Amino acid sequence: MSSERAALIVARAEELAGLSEEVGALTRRYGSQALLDALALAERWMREAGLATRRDAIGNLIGRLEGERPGLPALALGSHLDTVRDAGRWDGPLGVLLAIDQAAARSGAGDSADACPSADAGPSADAGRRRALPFALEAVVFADEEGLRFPTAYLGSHVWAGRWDAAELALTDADGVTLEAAIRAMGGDPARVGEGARNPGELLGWCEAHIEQGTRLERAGLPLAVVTTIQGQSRCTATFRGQAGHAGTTAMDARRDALLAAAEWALGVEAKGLAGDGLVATVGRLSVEPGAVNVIPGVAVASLDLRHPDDATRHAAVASLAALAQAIAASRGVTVDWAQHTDNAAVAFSPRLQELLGQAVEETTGSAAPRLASGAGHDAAPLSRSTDVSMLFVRCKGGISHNPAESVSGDDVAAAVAAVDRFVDLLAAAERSIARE
Ligand code: HGY
Ligand code: MN
Ligand code: MN
Repeated sequence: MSSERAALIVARAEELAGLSEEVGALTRRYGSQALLDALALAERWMREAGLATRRDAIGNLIGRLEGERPGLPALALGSHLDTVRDAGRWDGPLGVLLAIDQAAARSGAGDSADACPSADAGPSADAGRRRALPFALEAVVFADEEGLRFPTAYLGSHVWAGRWDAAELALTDADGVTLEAAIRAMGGDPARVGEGARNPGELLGWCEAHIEQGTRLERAGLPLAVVTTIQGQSRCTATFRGQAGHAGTTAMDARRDALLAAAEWALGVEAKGLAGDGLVATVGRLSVEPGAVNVIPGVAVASLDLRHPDDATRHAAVASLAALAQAIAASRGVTVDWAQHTDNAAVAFSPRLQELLGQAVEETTGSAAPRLASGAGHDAAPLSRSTDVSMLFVRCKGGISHNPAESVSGDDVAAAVAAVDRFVDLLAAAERSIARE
């Protein structure tokens, strides 16, 4: 029953939540022992589900179940196990655990009572009989989606999408540790990361279940929704440099205070966001040097995360905020260095997969399947450059996410289990009918 499978998913999410690099908070950065432990646990569950597992050179974990003959293109299901700082337990793990559940149900390792009779075997299909699918199934854990440690988002999935650039090896974290060193800590091979790119013919498509991280489903009283797009996202850094000085002996009108320049710019970022239709702009991190209470800040480094459904609007907003940083720096006698780290275009999801996913949700829940745009970024964004992508949103309590209060009901997890079962059945039936043509 879906509810039994959902109970196992909830228990496993609890187990994963205990793997953190911080005491009292859930934090799993790329290259941390906590993430390695979470990947090892997921790999064990994949093997118990009957999957052949492998790691690629950046540290992505892939479990594969062959279809009716070896080497068929794969439907990839999954998400990520890295987290933001002081995270919740469902952002990422929900998609990973549903993927492993689906593979177990298909391979027979799951021994589930309703183990997915294939669509054209008809409703009388013997629950214990499992007809091999006309495609392979891959359960995937991308090595780093959040970009908490290095200034990149979607590290693992952008390799799959063939967007790896070896220059990224020189990226450094806040402690000056290079991405190259972190790849080695993950057990990866910096020289072979590019080999992780998936040829377009290898993948039939991507389907990720993820908490909505918003309140639209909760307000509608519905458990599941189909995602239509992900808004575009830019990540930048503004580094303001003034002059450190004595807090007690430097007159107020003789200062070149880097922090105040950054603070004035941060308020400008807020004003831009408030004025822009559908624009969201966030200064999430501000570091100050030397960081002593009796020293005028010499350096202030401010991050920018800016998003909008329309790419031209987003690019114009980034350019305007870069210009604002320059103008504020000039007015305060400081300098500013501007760096753009990522530019991820708005994503169009596969109409075909959206339709099958919507049909699966409606058939299994008996309710409508709303179509929602995603404000949050997901691995589907880079993947959309090389395969059809789809996402299933699952209701989460109060829409809270990137917060330890993240919460999903067991009933909604069960609804997602049943919807993914049906989606895979419908996709199999569609693929078989194409093969018969
Ligand atoms: O930032 C995001 O939208 C996602 O959580 N990585
Ligand atoms: Mn996520
Ligand atoms: Mn997230």
